[in-house]
Amino acid sequence: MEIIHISAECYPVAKAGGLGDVVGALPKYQNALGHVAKVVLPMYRTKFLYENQFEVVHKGGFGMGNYGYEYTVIREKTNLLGFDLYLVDIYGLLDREKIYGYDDDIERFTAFQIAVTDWISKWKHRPDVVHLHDHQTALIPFMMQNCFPFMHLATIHTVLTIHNAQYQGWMDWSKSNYIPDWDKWKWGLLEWNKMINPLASGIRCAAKVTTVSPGYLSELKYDANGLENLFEYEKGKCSGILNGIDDEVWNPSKDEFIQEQYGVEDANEGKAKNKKLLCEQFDLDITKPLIVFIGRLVGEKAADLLPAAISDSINHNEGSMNFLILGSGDPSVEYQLEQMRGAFMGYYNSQIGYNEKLSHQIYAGADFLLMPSRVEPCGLNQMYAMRYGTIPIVRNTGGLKDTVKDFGEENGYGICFNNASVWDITYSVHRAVELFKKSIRVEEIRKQIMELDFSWENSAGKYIEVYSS
Ligand code: NHF
Repeated sequence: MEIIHISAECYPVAKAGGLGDVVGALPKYQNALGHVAKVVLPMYRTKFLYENQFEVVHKGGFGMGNYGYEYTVIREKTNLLGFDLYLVDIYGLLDREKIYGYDDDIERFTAFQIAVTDWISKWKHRPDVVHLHDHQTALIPFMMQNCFPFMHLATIHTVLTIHNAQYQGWMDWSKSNYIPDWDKWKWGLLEWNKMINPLASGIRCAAKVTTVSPGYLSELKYDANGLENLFEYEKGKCSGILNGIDDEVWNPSKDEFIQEQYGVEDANEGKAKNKKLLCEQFDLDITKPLIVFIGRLVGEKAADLLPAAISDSINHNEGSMNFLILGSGDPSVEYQLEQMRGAFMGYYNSQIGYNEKLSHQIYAGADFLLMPSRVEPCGLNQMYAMRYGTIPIVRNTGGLKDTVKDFGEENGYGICFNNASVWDITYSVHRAVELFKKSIRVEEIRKQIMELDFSWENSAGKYIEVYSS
């Protein structure tokens, strides 16, 4: 089968979160299964672009609203990532360093979708499946079926994967003229709650919809940022497929980002050496359990609860644990997490920002990883942590619920709690501190979690089943 993944992110080309990791890995594993999977991405001005070799494969043009744009498609020449990578450049819109966060993101991603659809419409052959990821690409099924210039693509099957339904790409109806000459009788396929809603449109128009864990799919029926009824109505075409982790990138026995590589057999020594390095770097105490948080400092991840939960935990447990935070996001949370350094010196530290290499070192050196997320469609960090022998402390939601079982249950190995509240977090931290005192139990759990199978092989095959159906 020939599968074209279209996405706003793909690691290592451009990554803001888990979407990038998934799109950087899934196609590689689909190719390994004997299929031909390719990835199309906007041509942001990232390091990857300047450090690799590309060739121009197509040039075209399109109109959007009152303006005309030219676009260029380039292809990475060496198959460096294990799949064909195509980047689409649109002068004035996509030629920027960051992926998101500009005032004209609606224009940028609508233009990207028009350019990609226009390019595919010029191909002499048809791919078997066009696989879209999140709202930035979710208008494509509508365009393939209802825009007059592209209607000959209507028979190509489309799959939409939802990595996060909180963001839907809402557009005012005044921007409906951005979409190329479309059948106005079909306006209902674009509309949700008086706005153009690209994610809702993708859910209606794609042949199949997947979410990145089965648990998240069931939650969406009662909590989907306004789309609950739509998920209920379209449930027949939806399925949940758990993400995998890329073993070539996330493997402590060959990870070049970490100081000391280790496997299951020498995990205790390996982790101790990595912890020592971290503790020296961040002025923490190696004898205490090291509890870390890695991720975006936003409400969805419940990062706003971290300052109070950390202060309460340190104050009430007489500093019997250490905390380390790596992430960026909400400026007020960033500020509080920075300010706390002075107050809890020796017990707490933080690095505000995104740092891929440091994140690997933290997974390797930490004892526990905290994920109190309010919403977690799949969550990759808990799986990375387990691969590195770091015990997850998670809220029972979405993919976290599907992947972590409390150590109090039979064959359990993590620490789980129900509410995104300061109290639930501090209580779970207390459980972690108590668990840490039982070193034999910790070693058993460490071995157990490092051996859990979160590989992509399994999930990549499930996507092929969805395509075939
Ligand atoms: O794992 C990749 C990621 C998910 O839970 C994560 C999220 C965004 O919020 O599918 O996408």
